Amino acid sequence: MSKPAETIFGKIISREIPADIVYEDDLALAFKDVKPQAPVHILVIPKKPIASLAEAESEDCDLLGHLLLTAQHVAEKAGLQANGYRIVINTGSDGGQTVFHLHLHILGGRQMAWPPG
Ligand code: DGP
Repeated sequence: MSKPAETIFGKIISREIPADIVYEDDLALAFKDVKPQAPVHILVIPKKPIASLAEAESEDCDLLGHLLLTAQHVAEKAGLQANGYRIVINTGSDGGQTVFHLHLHILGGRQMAWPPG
């Protein structure tokens, strides 16, 4: 399979462009969204450049689990444990994805609506 094109998130991983990074380990990075949609809006991304959830493969199983547990950890660190939060993975154009490097949105600090827009 061909290597996915580098995105703005790839440049954040390599520190070519700045971001407000709140967590990092060998596999994942978490940073504040530049256009927050809630009082807390943090993105969790894998360092591996997977374009979207639709591109993930069975070999990514452990990594996907790690991203969810990273989101749990980051949400707790951001003070969201008591009242809860929402995790969103926009996938493809109908899903509203604009950056084609897999990312989990952590949204919190206000009541979320359902259905989402
Ligand atoms: P999505 O629509 O699910 O692909 O979300 C992409 C998010 O990425 C969107 O909420 C805005 C955020 N974003 C885009 N460019 C940057 C950037 O350069 N820095 C940061 N911190 N966030 C960005």
